[in-house]
Amino acid sequence: SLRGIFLEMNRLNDVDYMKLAIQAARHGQGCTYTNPMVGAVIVKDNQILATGYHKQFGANHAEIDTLNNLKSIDQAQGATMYVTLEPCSHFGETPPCCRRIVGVGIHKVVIGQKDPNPVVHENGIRFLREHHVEVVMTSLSKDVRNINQFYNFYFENQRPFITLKYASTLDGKLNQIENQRSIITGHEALKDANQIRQNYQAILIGEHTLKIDNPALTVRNDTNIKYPPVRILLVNNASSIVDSQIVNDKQAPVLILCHENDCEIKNNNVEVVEGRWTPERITSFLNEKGIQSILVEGGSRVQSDFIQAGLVDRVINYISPKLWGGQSLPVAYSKMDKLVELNFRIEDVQQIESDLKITADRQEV
Ligand code: AOF
Ligand code: ZN
Repeated sequence: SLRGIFLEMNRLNDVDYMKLAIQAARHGQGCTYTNPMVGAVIVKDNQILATGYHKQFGANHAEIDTLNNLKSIDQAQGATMYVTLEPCSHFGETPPCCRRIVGVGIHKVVIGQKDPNPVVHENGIRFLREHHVEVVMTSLSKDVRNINQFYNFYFENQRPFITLKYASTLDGKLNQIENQRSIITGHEALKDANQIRQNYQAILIGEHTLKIDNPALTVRNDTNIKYPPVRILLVNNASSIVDSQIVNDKQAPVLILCHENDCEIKNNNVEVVEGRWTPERITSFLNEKGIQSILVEGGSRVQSDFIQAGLVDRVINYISPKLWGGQSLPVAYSKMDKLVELNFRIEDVQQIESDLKITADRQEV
């Protein structure tokens, strides 16, 4: 009948349901570290019976949250679950989702992406299949992978994702007068730069920037972030910064990476580690701590060191339409002992008031 055809045309399909699961996943933004954001939808006879997501680290996984949102658990019998990430098969903070899925009689699971975490990777899928649950992968893999870009990168590359962020003038300058803080962009660009901090697990600055700018390196907004980024200070001697605001404000954890330390900082918010720190060593140290993303905010010397080490995956550059000329400090300035070229693809260009924001991702050539 016509009505039948009409109903058929309006039927949601696998892609639509997965899009709903993606939307659900994103509600966990900022609360799930170091876990990924995950969302799920349960469907039977083309009816959405429940949606759910991973709300925060240590809480129920998305699959369990969604099953709990069913009117009655009997509804799961013979239903299909759409979930953005391969259901887990291990005992972590919570018991394995796969067992529960099998136990309640879900007959088909549509998965957005495999879990790159080696404790789960493909084990979840194998467990489900072994227990006669049909498993299908979706075609939306790019959209799904985008939800947990840093999580995926971390497990696939065995190191955190590194973003270099800075504001500069049209002539690529960072400050106007040596050893003085200069205001580069307008208010809205500054606010935007502040907001992006919440997407990272760590923010790193060098000693010079710390002393000149004395920044708080906190995310100042109303959104409720459970895990503010660790503030990493790269300094020569820890004793020279014991009195800085950052070390004493208790707003977020602080990690001081120094060459020497002849003082004792009595603040359980602050960790001091001595070493001969290079970008490579910093990256592998943070990797072992389970940090999946780092925002490098400068200054010039730190930027240059990360560029020279090839450890830049994304650049976020705010450009203010002014020229400072002269001998003011340029972006990424240091003596280099070899030629390097890192190549990027521009992903986004946005005008914020009179400033420009350019986002570019590393491109292997
Ligand atoms: C899922 N659904 O919603 C999430 C998953 O310590 P646990 O028990 O919280 O397990 C954390 C690991 O489980 C995490 O590293 C990732 O591999 C997976 N996350 N899995 O089935 C979810 N958040
Ligand atoms: Zn799970």
